[in-house]
Amino acid sequence: MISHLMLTKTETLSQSVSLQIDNNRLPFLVIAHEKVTAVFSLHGGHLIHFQSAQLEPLIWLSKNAIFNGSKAIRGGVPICWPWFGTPKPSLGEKLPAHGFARNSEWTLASIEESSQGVALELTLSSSEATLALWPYQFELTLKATLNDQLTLQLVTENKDNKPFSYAGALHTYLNISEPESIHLSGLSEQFYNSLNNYQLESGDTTLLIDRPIDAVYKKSAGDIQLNDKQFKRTLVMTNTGNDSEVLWTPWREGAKAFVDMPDDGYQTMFCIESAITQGNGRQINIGEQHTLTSTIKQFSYKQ
Ligand code: TA6
Repeated sequence: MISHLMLTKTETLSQSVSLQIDNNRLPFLVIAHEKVTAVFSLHGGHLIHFQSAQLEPLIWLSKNAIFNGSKAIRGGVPICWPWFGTPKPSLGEKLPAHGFARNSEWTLASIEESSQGVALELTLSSSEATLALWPYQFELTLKATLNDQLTLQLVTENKDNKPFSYAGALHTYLNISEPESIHLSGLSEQFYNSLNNYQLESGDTTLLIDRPIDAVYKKSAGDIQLNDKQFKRTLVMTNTGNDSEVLWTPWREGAKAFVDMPDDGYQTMFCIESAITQGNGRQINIGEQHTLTSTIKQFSYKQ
């Protein structure tokens, strides 16, 4: 399923789901269902593989990803939470980029199976370790529905006795055939260009991938489509609960600079992220919840 990750089964959890460990004894949930295969790392609550039957893998994972828990896994769907990118100085100093959820140990809460696929829930709750980084009690639930499409719902619940605000992203690394074969459409016309001092710029609702891109697009009015000519498929992404979509490729020089990405890694990945990035983020009152989602439908036009 993932050629560069050696997993050993330790427990059968349901008909299609097993618990497996790698050389570092880190736990993974492996889903092997007739309609879909998928793998989650419980470190990070991180989806690292997703492939529906008869289709190319949807999610990209770096062949050089580091799985020893020392840093976030490069690829998959990192959960950036409770902040996006560099935290605001008011949150404190020396905090990890993109929050701590992607480097925390998550727990499997439930598995449901049907003939169409598998639904899982993973949870992360506040603890002494998280309170030292972010002073709020919370419960985070990742609801994943895995079948001929991928749906991820990240539910943030305020368990504290004061309101809090959060930001973040489902930082999805899509698997692509090659940049030249990709045509994106459905984007907002305005974006903050992180490669140009976060200036607000205007562009087209379509985009080709032919350079480094790191842009926070205002939330698109509808779905975002990624057409891949070589894979002969169109991905349709629907995001809700977000205020923006972040588009990112490190391109040639960026990939070279990452220890955990092969030099040519940028040729087969592109990130489209359902994100909360604006202002102070999304406020959640005591006892309330907010859900950030991303659904990706896959349409193949192979003969
Ligand atoms: O989402 C885009 C981004 O914030 C980029 O600026 C880029 O550096 C990337 O995420 C990866 O961040 P990471 O901390 O995973 O190396």
